[in-house]
Amino acid sequence: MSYFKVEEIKYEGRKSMNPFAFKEYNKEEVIAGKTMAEHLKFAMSYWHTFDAMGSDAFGGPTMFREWDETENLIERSKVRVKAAFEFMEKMGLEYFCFHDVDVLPEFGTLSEYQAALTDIVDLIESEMKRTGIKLLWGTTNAFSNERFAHGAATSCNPEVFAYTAAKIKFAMDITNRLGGLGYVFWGGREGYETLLNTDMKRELDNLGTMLTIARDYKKEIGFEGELLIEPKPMEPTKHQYDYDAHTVIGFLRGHGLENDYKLNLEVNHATLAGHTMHHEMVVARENGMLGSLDANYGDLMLGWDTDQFPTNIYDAVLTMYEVLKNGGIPVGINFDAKVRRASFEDDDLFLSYIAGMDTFARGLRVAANLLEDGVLEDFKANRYVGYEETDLGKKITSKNVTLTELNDYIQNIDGQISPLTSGRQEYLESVLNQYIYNA
Ligand code: XUL
Ligand code: CO
Repeated sequence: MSYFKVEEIKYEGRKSMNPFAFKEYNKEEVIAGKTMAEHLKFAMSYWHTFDAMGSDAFGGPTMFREWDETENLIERSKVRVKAAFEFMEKMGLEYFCFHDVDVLPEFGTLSEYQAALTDIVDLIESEMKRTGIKLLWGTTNAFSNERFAHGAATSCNPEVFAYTAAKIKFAMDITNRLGGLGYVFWGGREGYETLLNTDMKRELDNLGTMLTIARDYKKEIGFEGELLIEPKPMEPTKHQYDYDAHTVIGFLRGHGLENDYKLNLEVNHATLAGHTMHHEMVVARENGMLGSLDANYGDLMLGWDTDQFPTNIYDAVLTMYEVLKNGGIPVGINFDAKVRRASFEDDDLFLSYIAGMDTFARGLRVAANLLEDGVLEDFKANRYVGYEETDLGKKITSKNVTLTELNDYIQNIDGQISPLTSGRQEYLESVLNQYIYNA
């Protein structure tokens, strides 16, 4: 039984005009010592690819898939699993990511639901064995159901806190069973709408408690994947507690969890926080907390999470540059991206993943060249050379200095500091362009 007419997507190189071929992503090609597939570890997001059917706040679904026609919920979920694995095989996607509810919507009592979900997970496991496709990360959806109206771990109701813990436990068990490389915490409703009714300190303390007991459970069951927190500044709540990379890192340190969690950074979340993805990447890498990526793109003229497929080459280059500087991405690159509402044909699923994968592949090539030639690294080293080579700079760098000493230094030269040199931003931007054209 086949669900898609499209054949396996192959690499045909830059001259190809075949829309159903990769122009850049050549998975066996070795770049900087590893194959493209090893560098990129691309994953399919189950929810955007097989559950999002084009609905938005103003209208219902626009996408009607043949495999969804069966009315029975369990049967439909099973057929979706089969279609999803055929899609990943044809796309050459070696990983996928899912929330519990993506593969089976909630129904009935908790025990009925969990028993039925276990059956679906059995099927996923057998498809994984058949195809060799792996789980990048798992997670639970603790934001859609009405019980999470006041939040999940940050709810004012302790039974909701407990329900969240039960969902995390079950989802972490599934992720562990399927050998996931990570487990993600995205705080969908962990935030507030108004401080008039919110005890922020209590909510943040409770969030810290949840992340602590989840860390303990990971150790208890011997789950070897990374625990990941995905920052986002807003949406669905007005203010999300996991605002951005720096906020999350500070929060983790405040709860003694900095060695237990890493970050899952998403491009559209970075821009909603008023940052570039490059900024978030640098913050995570320099703090030793770069864990995984949710690749997408947000329309910069809109103030919400549009989750478009990433086709912005600048983002891809600078993201991959930081990945290479990090020595690789510990978990992988998940396309947390969906086709537009009007791109409703089955073929659009293939075309969108090709666009995203090719953009990242080109980004990897450019980044590897930039790093190998050391253009940016040399420029930066030279820019800060005073901190490495002068007695004054060395003292500051080693923190072996006082305000009085620095005052004496400046008084001695009567404020006559050496001339500043240019930051050469425009030159560096044109060098970056040149690497993009030439890669
Ligand atoms: C929402 C979002 C989520 C997480 C997983 O903005 O990015 O899909 O990636 O819960
Ligand atoms: Co995401």
